[in-house]
Amino acid sequence: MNDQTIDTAPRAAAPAESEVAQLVSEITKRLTYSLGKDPSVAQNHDWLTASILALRDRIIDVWRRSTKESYAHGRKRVYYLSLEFLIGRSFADALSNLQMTETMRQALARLGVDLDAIEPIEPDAALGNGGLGRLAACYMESTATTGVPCLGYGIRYDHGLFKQQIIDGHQVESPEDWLSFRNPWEFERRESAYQIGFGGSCAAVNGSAQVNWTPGERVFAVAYDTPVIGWRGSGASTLRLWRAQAVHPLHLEMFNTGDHMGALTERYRAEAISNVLYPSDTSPAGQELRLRQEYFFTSASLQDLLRRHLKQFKDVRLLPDKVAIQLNDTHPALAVAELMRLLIDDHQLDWSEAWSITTGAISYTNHTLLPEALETWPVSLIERLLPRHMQIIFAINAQFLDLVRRSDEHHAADLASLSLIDEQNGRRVRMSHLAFVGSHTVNGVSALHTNLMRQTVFAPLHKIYPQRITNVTNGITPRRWLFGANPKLTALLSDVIGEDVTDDISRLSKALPHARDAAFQERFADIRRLNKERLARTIKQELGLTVDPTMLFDAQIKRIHEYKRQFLNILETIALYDAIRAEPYRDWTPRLKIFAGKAASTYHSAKLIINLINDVASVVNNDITTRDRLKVVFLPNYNVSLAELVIPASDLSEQISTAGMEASGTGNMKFALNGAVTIGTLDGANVEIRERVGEDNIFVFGKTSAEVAREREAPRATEEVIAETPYLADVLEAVATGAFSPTDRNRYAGLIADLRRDDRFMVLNDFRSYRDAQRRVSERWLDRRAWWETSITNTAHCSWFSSDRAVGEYAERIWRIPSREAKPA
Ligand code: 26Q
Repeated sequence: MNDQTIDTAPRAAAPAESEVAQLVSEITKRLTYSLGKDPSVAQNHDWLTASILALRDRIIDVWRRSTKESYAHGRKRVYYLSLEFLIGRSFADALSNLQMTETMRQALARLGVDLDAIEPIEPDAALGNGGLGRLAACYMESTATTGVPCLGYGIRYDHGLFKQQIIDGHQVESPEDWLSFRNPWEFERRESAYQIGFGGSCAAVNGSAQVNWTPGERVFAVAYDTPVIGWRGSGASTLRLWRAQAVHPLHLEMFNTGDHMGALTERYRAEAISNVLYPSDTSPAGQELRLRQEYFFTSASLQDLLRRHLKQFKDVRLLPDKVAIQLNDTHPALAVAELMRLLIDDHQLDWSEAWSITTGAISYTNHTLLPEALETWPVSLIERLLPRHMQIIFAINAQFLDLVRRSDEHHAADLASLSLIDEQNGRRVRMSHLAFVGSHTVNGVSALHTNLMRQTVFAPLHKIYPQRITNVTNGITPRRWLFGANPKLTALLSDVIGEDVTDDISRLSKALPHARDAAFQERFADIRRLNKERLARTIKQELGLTVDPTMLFDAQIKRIHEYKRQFLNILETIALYDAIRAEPYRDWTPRLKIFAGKAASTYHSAKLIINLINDVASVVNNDITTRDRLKVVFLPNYNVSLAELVIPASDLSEQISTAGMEASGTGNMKFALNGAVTIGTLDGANVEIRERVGEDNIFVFGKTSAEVAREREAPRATEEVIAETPYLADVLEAVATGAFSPTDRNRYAGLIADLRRDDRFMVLNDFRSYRDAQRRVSERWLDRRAWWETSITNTAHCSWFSSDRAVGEYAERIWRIPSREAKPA
């Protein structure tokens, strides 16, 4: 093992003595005076809080400077509206971005505290379900790094995404409680509170476009601010999350008459809004509370940004010049109607002026094309909850359809599909249409997804506004996903291609000439090995299973969903298991199959797939014939922190969604940047990964999105597909008849029967091609030189997927704002 590679973080010289001493004193002061604890009785948790508070002081200095600077220059500001921010832990990330990891380590050591022991105590801020939420978090960090003035708006949920336990192979959910030890990163801003109305009635104001809306119910939105620090402390963005509070938290009269519950009803009803994150991805849960959440945070955010704008620029008409409002999916799409309302009813603008300001300021990102995932709300519900907004939506629709009718007769036939109101399903508002019509720009999140937007769901709207749809392929922050998660690899790269790679990630391409260099390969492989040993320790701890770090680590970690096809992966795993048992003495590539991910609590098939993976794991892991060739693990409670552990330890990245269904994926980028080789379909950003790494350095299989569309149009009989696919019939039969569920032989009969009935997700159709691709992976693995060349080539070619590049594209083409960092990756 080469000792040079076993360094920790990318950094310059050892920390100065004076800085360490200074930090020791600040931490001690915080412990004593902010927490009221004596060092002699402080627990690890107290040390963590005190350390965060000491670090926070440094961040605040940068934060104030950034904010002042953007004010002083009257710069345009981005407001990123998102119901999800999936941040994970912040302590290690902030330390690393401020180059303070070593200073902190030494300061704590002097206080008798181990930095590595306190970091894992910090709870993940899990205010998101998956990709869309993590994307928002990466973009906050990149705006801070590249100097785009940005404020993210969301909800401060008391409870983030549920905790997952696996009990007897089943997913069991329990509430998450990240605030139980208070949150040292946030600042409550009681002075920034807004009233949010619901229900009530509307009255026209004579002789104007104005309407008087008298809500029947009001709640307060109270702001909580968290700074997000950029790389090398170059800047800071603000995350402003809203908490719901009752206007009258206690009805004293009721209380005094003995109605103790009634006295608190208003409070419970109000606070419910920011109580819990909706734990569903892609398939929307059409609950009234969800709509209340959406309006609550949208209205608070718009009131807040308008107030800030007017304070600085005095003139509401300047809004599109000074403000860019980005809608992260349709969850904040009510912003279109709410901004119109504020401009017309509160600021007395006429309709057309309000409309040009609204569409001049707003833009919308679409993250899914799955029809069942597109948000719609019943007209009757919006009418009841937001009567004024329903009027405005109708008026927008009338104006829009009028324009269509006048512009081109050919389009007249499409009116029903263009309308903001879906009349087919009991009158529902199509939120994607509202967001589209109310935006100046609409973007997809990968090249393929953007083209599919134009061709499918948004085709009619695209015909009317052919310039509106544009592509910005997603990105990930290399600070968290390479420097933070894989400090050893970062140190190696800095050593060989120069430290400045951390400031300009595009320089990663300088690693390319080393891809075939035996000595470099060895150092690269040594680091992977150490990361695998670290993961193996966690697997031992969590599951009591010993795994061999020389195996190929093959990982699929993401939400559990039929279109993501964990099912395909586990069925192929079973085929491999059978093949090894049939010929135990062949030179099999030893594999560890790693799964992790949460299923929406009401998603029955997804939960059954989790169950199947765990059942297969217990059979395979207890079979001595396959003992050192195959192991299967399902790691519970997938979250950002677990991803940071698994990704740098993985050799193979499973990105195997049904083509056309994964809008982009961002895990695919994180794995590739860390040198994992992708096995995947031509879906989402996989297509662009292939373009960059070259087709010899990625294992592509399966039907293309066009082929999937054709197959869905005229599906072949599944019996036919099964009959011509080697091994498939046996695998299905084994699962269906309980080979992996001996105590409950019928457990998977329904799952397999469904599959035989309808192969919507191409699990059967793609099985053969997937299996062949897996065989090619195994062959490549046996040629060690070839494997590491592929792996290093992936790292060298993936800097383009940096979120600095993505944010730069938004800034230039959508927000029209100069970013400090204009370097192309
Ligand atoms: C909507 C209404 C009610 C309740 C829940 C929802 C809801 C919540 C979350 C609907 C969708 C989501 C999340 C979608 C999501 O994460 N999409 C992913 O976005 C990533 C970032 O662009 C992409 O990389 C992924 O491909 C896409 O699946």
